[in-house]
Amino acid sequence: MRQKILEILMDNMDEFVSGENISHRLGVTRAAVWKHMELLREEGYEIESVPRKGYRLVDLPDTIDKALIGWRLSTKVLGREIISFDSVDSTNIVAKERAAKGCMEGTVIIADEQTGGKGRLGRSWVSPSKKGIWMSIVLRPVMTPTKAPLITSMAAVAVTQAIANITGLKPTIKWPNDILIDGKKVCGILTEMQGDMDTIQYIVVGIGINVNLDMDDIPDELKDKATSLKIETGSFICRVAMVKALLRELENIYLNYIDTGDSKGIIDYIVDHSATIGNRVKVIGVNTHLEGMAIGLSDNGALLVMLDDGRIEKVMSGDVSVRGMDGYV
Ligand code: BT5
Repeated sequence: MRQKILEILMDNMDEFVSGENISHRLGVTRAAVWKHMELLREEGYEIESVPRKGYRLVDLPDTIDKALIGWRLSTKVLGREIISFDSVDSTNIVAKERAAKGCMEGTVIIADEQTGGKGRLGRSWVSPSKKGIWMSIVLRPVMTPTKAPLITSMAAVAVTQAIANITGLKPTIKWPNDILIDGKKVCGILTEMQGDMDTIQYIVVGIGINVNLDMDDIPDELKDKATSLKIETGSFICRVAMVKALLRELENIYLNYIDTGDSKGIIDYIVDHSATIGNRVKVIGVNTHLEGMAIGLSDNGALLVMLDDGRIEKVMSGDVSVRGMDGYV
C-alpha cells in the first residue's frame, strides 16, 4: 500500500491528488490514506496537504529505496529488479546468492549500510550508513571468461561519467578498479564471476562510491588515501540521482558491447582518464610481481606493462602502485 500511494504521489509530483481519488483507486478508506501519508512523512517525504485539494509531494528523501530508484528509471535491463536493504553484510554476497538461485540479469542489490563490505583479496570496504552507494549488479553476459575484466572496466567508465555529470568533478581511473579524485580513492569496484572455462554463469559487479562521507566517517588509516564526493565538492550529493545516472551509463556501455563486441570506446575512455597509463608502476598479483611503464590496455582490459628489458607483459589483475603515489618514489 505504501508503495502504491508513493507511486501515485510521485507520478503527480507538484500537483495535488485528493484523498478521495487515492482511496477510490486503491480501495481503502480516506483515514487509511491519511495514516500512510503520516508514515511517509516520518520517512522524510515532504508532503503538503491542503483541505479540499488533497496531498502534494514536494520533496523526496535521499533514501536508498527501490521505489525511489526505480521511479522513472529509463533503463531496460539494469534495475528491472531492485532489492534494497537498510543494512546488509555485503551486497556482493546477497547478489551472488540471488544469482545462484537464477535471478534476472540486471538485478540490483543496494543497501544504506554494509556491515561486512568487501574489497578484493579478503580486504574490507568501509560502508557507513546513508553515506554512500553500496550496490551490486548481476550480469549474465554471453562472452568468454577471459573477457570478464572488461566488466570492471565498463563499471569504471560508467562511475567516472556519472560522477563527472552530476558533480562536475574530473575523476581518474586507476587500473583496474579504483576511481580517484585528486589521487584519493572515491570508489572501488569488486567484480566476482561464476562460470567454467568457456562460459560465464553470472558476474556480480559490486560498486562502492563514497558520496556523503565526512572526514569523521573515514577511518584514520585511510584519511590520506580516501575521499568522498561531499568532501571534494563541499556539498551534499543526492545518492538516488547518482544511482540512476550510474545505471543509465553502465547499461549504455554494457548493451553496446554485447551488441557489437567492440571494446574500443571503453578502452579509449580509460586511457584518456587514466591515473596509471604513462606512469611507472609496480604490480603485485597472485602470481606476478613486476615493475615497468604502464603503456596501455589490451582490448580485454588487461594492463600492458613494458619491462625495463623492453618486453611487454599483459597483466589481467593485481594491485598497482603508481610512481609518485601510494608511497612509491
Ligand atoms: C576495492 O577493493 O576497492 C573494491 C571495493 C568494492 C566495494 C563494493 S560496495 C558494494 C559491493 N559489496 C561489497 O561487499 N563490496 C562491493 P580493493 O582494491 O581491495 O581496495 C580495498 C582497500 O581500499 C582497503 O583495504 C582500504 O585500504 C581501502 N578502502 C576501504 N574502504 C574504503 C572506502 N570506503 N573508501 C576508500 N578506500 C577504502
